[in-house]
Amino acid sequence: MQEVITGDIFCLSLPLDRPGGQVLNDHRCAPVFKPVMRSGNQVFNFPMEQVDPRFSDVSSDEAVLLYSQYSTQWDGFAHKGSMFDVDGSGVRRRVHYNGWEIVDANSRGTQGELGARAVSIASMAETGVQGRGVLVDLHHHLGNERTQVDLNMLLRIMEADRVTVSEGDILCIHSGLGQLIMNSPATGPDPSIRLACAVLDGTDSALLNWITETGLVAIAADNLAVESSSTLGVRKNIGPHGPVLPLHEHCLFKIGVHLGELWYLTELAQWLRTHERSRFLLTAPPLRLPGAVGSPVTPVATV
Ligand code: UVW
Repeated sequence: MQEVITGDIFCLSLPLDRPGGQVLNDHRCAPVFKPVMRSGNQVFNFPMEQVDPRFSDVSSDEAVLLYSQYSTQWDGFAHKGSMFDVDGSGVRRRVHYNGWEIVDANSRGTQGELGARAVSIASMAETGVQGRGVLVDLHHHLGNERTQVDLNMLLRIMEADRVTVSEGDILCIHSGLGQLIMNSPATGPDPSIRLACAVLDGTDSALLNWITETGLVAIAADNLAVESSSTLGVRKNIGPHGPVLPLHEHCLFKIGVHLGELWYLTELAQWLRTHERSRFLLTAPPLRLPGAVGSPVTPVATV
């Protein structure tokens, strides 16, 4: 609350009708609206006098097919787990944060049920998700070029902008990609945005250790996956088996740090730079949707 000085508010969500999500990840489709039906009628601009001539209301109601990670989102702990030999028996099982399994291997309905609940996005919603956001403006220093940002580079940029983080902070990484999505034509962005703007280098073990040691509770970025989603082939020090997304494994599976993706941070970043600030109050609860592995979110920054 001490970070609120002027009371100005920024919406940190991309509009959900903005094409972009599918260009960046073609498994996720744009939202589809369906009207609710009432006695064979679509409840859209529906004169209630058709139900009873005494009623004067006009009513609309809808269902939405919304991919939970199409646009501005939180990743829950069930989003990425790992094949892991939990008991040293040599058998690798599908486990998630804190060793939870979200489907029962033996169909006894024990850990699977509890696990799906424990690591569901609803658990995150139940904490309220409000705290201090700290913005690092990579775009100001690196522009729209794809740059893999390792710990050294991140710390240099933070030092240049006098940004510090403390335990419990939510780190917000401004890469500029959200603005490229905002600027794109109605037909959707050019596919080249897949390789635009900065990403954190999830293969840098020093960066992963720093995330653990700082005690950050979440990292959100205005790019697709916080880290590079095309690191296959350039990864180092992983051996014959390893995660496609090492920063995801570290944060979601090992240490319990949520990841926010495809946020819209540009207006906030510009305001903070003008006012020589980097901190703000961030309010960003996901949907309290038990069983979901991720959630759309409309984060709000209050400065
Ligand atoms: C990618 O889409 C690569 O990342 P995530 O599944 O975390 O959104």
